[in-house]
Amino acid sequence: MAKSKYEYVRTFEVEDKCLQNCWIVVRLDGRSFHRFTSAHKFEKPNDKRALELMNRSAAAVMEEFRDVSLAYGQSDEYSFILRKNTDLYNRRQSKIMSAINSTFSASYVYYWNTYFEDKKLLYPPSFDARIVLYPSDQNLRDYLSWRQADTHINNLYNTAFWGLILIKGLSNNEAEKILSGTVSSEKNEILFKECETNYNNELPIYRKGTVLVRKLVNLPPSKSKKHVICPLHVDIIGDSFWEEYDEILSLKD
Ligand code: DGT
Ligand code: MG
Ligand code: MG
Ligand code: MG
Ligand code: MG
Repeated sequence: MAKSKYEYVRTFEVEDKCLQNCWIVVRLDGRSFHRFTSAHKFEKPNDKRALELMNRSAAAVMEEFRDVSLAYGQSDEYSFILRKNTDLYNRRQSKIMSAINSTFSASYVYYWNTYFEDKKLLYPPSFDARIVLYPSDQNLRDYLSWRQADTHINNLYNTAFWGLILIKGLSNNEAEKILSGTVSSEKNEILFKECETNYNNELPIYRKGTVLVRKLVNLPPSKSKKHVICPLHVDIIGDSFWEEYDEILSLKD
């Protein structure tokens, strides 16, 4: 077929292929979720239903994109790790990032009522996205360790802050003053003494965030095996997770 005279506009498109042999990380983050969470009166400091909705939406991404081998989520963010040899969309950044983001965002709205039966969605939530490439396995593990350390730091602070307000009855300013300049052990102690809360008894989903992995499980009647997406709330900084799920870092399917 003859090309139209308009065809030349395609030459304006730029190549944005992800470098070969690199882990591709797509991180989404809720846009202005400070406003979204207060408009929808999410529980403080953690709303379990909201986290489960995030996890369900991330699982929808993994159902749709088989090359996502692991995902990690906390608060209003989710990171998706694509196999380093993935050929998804010929590794084009904008395609991968936009497809994952829209699958996630649409799922968040689609599943909203499953998790918030009694709450109306007041306006359309949206998410920003970025892609980061990591050339080594160590870089990838350090990336995920960074996100999980962030979960710990934020959650310990938020649990202490809201504990002082909701359990001890302090004002926001008073709580902020007490916590300013404190290290982790001091926050633990404040929680224990002032709020009778042992931080280690807080739910793992709050303390560790959520890792989604694919597990091969037996289906009893037919004895066939099937991959299912499982949420875990475990440490991913140490070696034991990576030893148990050694197929994630290997290049095998
Ligand atoms: P951004 O990301 O720059 O568009 O702005 P934000 O407002 O989304 O900021 P970000 O992502 O740094 O912080 C996440 C916000 O979401 C923060 O205000 C706390 C809130 N949030 C996340 N999870 C929960 C939750 O489970 N309960 C409540 N009450 N708030 C939450
Ligand atoms: Mg942000
Ligand atoms: Mg945000
Ligand atoms: Mg965030
Ligand atoms: Mg098309």
